[in-house]
Amino acid sequence: MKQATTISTLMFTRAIVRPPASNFAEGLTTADLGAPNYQRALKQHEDYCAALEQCGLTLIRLAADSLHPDSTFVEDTAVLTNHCAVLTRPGADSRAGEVTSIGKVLSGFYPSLLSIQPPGTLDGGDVCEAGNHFFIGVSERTNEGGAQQLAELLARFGYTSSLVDIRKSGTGVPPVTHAQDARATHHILHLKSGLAYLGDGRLVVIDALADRPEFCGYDVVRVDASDEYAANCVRVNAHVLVAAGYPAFAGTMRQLGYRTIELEMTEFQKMDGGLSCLSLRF
Ligand code: CIR
Repeated sequence: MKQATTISTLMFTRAIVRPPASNFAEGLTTADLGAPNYQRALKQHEDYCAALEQCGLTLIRLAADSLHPDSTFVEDTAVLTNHCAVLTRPGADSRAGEVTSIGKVLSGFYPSLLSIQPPGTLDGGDVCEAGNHFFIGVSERTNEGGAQQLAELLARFGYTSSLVDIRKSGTGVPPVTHAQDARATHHILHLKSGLAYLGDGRLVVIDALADRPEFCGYDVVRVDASDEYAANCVRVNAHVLVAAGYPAFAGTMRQLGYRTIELEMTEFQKMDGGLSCLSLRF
C-alpha cells in the first residue's frame, strides 16, 4: 500500500451544475442496468451539489433542460482551465445543443471562449487535466481531429497534452498478447470513465489502461475491474468524491490521506454517467 504523503489543496471555487430533466431516462446509454428512477436521480443530484458546497464551491445552478435529456452531464460541454475555456463539440448529435447555454454562462467568467470546430468532435469527459498536462481521450465521441484541436488550443496557454486512444479498436494494431487483447476489447465511454487526477502527480487508472505508456512516471493507483466505476472519482480541494458502494476503493483513498465523501450514483450510472460528469469545476 502506498503511504499517505503531503497533499496539496487544489483550488476550485465554483462549479456549474444542472439537475436532470424529467425525461432524463430518454438520454443515451449503453448500460444494461434498467431505467433510472427520476425522483431518486434528483435526490442523488441534490446530495452531489451539497457535497460540492461542503468542499467550498459556490454553485451556478442551471435550470433543467428537457430539450436535452443528457444535459445534466454538463462536464461534456466545456473544458475549463485556469487560463482558458474551450467549448466542446459533443460527439453525439443529440447533445450538440447543450453547448449554447453553457457558453452563455461561461462568457460571464471568461473574457473569451475558444471552441472546437467541425469536423472535430470532443466530449469534456474525454479530457483529464493533470496539472499543466492534459490527457485527451480519443473515443467513440472524441475524434482525433477534435483531440488535436484541443491540444493545439491548450498549447497556446503553455499546457502540454497526450492523446490516449480508448476506442474498442485501439490503435488498429492486431493484439498480440493477452494484455493487449484485454485492452483492445475493453470499452469505456469516456477517458475519465477510467482515469482521474488526484493532484501531486497521482492518477487513478483502471487496470485496462494502467500500463499505457502515457501514464509512465505518474504515481498510479490501479483500480481492478470489479471496482471500475469507482475510478471516476473527483478531487475537489481537500476532498475526494467517490461513488458509494466501493468501500475498498474509498478505503484506499483514505489511506492515502484524502478525506472522502461517498455519493450514491446508481441512477446516473444507469445512463453511463459518473461523478465527474455532473459538474464543471473551475
Ligand atoms: C451520454 O451518453 O452522453 C450520457 N448518457 C452520459 C455522459 C457521461 N458523461 C461523462 O462521462 N463525462
